[in-house]
Amino acid sequence: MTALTREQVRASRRISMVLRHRPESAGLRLDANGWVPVADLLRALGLTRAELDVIVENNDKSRFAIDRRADDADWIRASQGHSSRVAVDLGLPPADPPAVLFHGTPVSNVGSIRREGLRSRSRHHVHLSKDVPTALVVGRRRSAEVAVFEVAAAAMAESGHVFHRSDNGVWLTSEVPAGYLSLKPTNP
Ligand code: HQG
Repeated sequence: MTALTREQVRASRRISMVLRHRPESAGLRLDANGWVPVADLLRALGLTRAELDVIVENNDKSRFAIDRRADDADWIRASQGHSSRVAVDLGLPPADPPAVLFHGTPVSNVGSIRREGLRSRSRHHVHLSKDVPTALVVGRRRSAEVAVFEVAAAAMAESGHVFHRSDNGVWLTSEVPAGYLSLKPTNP
């Protein structure tokens, strides 16, 4: 994997925006499972197939999946992260989570999360990371001062909470009640 150029990162963000949040802004409609024909996306965003392939293959979080269908038409979707206003069902099967998962968030959210637990807010799911370094990266998107919560994921699953694992390794669940959360001490 090679790092994307600034321009490729910009294109990747636009693809995320279209495939997760506002397909209609590019004149596209996702199918029930979140897919659009690659040809339609290229036309809508003014990209070549070669440009798209570089972005998909070198994406730091493997955000997009390409489905090469029998009839030779390729389809693309975002592997996770959709807004709740976009009605897609990724069709991910329930998965057994590891004993613990992690969630990185700005320190300013800590009080509210301790009271209310983790909510999915504008997305379909709460997103959880498999390790602390990944959770720190997620939190740093929003703030330099990041707190990491440990989530008692196996205990949640035992009480009936359903988990899914996206194609790019993000753990998803509807909500995390406060009782399953503990704040992890992190090094400054
Ligand atoms: C916070 C990225 C106060 C939550 C990442 C987060 C991820 C609360 C924010 C994916 C709260 C929502 C998702 C509560 C939740 N009180 N704050 N009760 N419950 N929050 O972006 O997890 O780069 O929807 O902590 O890698 O940050 O886009 O979720 O700070 O996988 O591919 O509310 O986005 O992927 O923010 O990130 P988000 P997230 P991409």
